[in-house]
Amino acid sequence: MARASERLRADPTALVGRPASDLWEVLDEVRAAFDARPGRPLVELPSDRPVAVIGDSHGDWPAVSSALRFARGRSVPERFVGLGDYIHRATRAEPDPAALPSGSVWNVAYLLAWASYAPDDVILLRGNHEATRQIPVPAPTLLRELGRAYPRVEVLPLWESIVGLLERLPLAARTQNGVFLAHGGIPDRSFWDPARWEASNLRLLEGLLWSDPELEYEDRAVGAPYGPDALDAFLRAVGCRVMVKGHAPNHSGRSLYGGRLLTVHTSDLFARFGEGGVLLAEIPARERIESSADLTLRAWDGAEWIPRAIRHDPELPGPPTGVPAATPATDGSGR
Ligand SMILES: [Mn+2]
Repeated sequence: MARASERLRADPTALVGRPASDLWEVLDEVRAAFDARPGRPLVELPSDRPVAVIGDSHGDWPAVSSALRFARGRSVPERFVGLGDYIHRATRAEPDPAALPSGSVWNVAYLLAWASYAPDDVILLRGNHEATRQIPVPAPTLLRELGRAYPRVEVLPLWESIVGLLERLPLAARTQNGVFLAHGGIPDRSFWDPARWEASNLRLLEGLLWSDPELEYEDRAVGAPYGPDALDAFLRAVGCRVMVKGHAPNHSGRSLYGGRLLTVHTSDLFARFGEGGVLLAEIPARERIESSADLTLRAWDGAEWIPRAIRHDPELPGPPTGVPAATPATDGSGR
């Protein structure tokens, strides 16, 4: 019989109804892989192949596994980046408990099994829900979800193992062609040189994992609002031109700040937020990405990932270079 991690990579439901020893087998393999190849806070991604990016999934393993299969099944297999928030609030129907009673467990185990097996192709960044021992989040459900799936005596040791592995994930990534990827926002100015990053620094975690754009800013008690000028300056400091992130559901599917900032969420939980839908963003393998108009946004209809236009707010000047935007062409055609 194939190993548990192998079965899990082929089928995100492979652990459902199985004893805790199967999950332990997966977690032990992931730990061994992480030990053999210690991570860095910032991942550098080559742009020889496209990159598929998912946002907050919160236990929605049907959406996540579908996105990963889509990315790896393309004619040119795409790298895959998760922007964090894989756990807590598992649902395909609010409120918890839901149709996915232990969705966070299956989602995070599936993703960790992939990230440790194909570390150059499947990259998981930390969200604020992967840093809850450093900065707590409201309503964490991972313990409860583990309790629904496993005997009580296993729950705390499994929780500690999973959370410990999540704390080893990188904080951000940047692509060779100029896209910065992180869960929430930009760090304090003292951290604009990634060479100075330390994965355990709380102020760094706060900036990257908790912050939000100042537009429609919701005070979460941690994190800080950032405007277009700060984002621009930060992106220039790190040699990028666009940031793709999750975290703020109201912005999902929207590009802000003149094409500099695209937000995506990949969960049924947030399908009614922002521009709507369960989304992924594709970064093409071109030499240089100038703005979010160069990216492809896709929405899952339950069977396929359908391309959709990105709402740019404010509208981008000039003819779009990617999917058609609502911006009138500058050639005087006067749509
Ligand atoms: Mn978040």
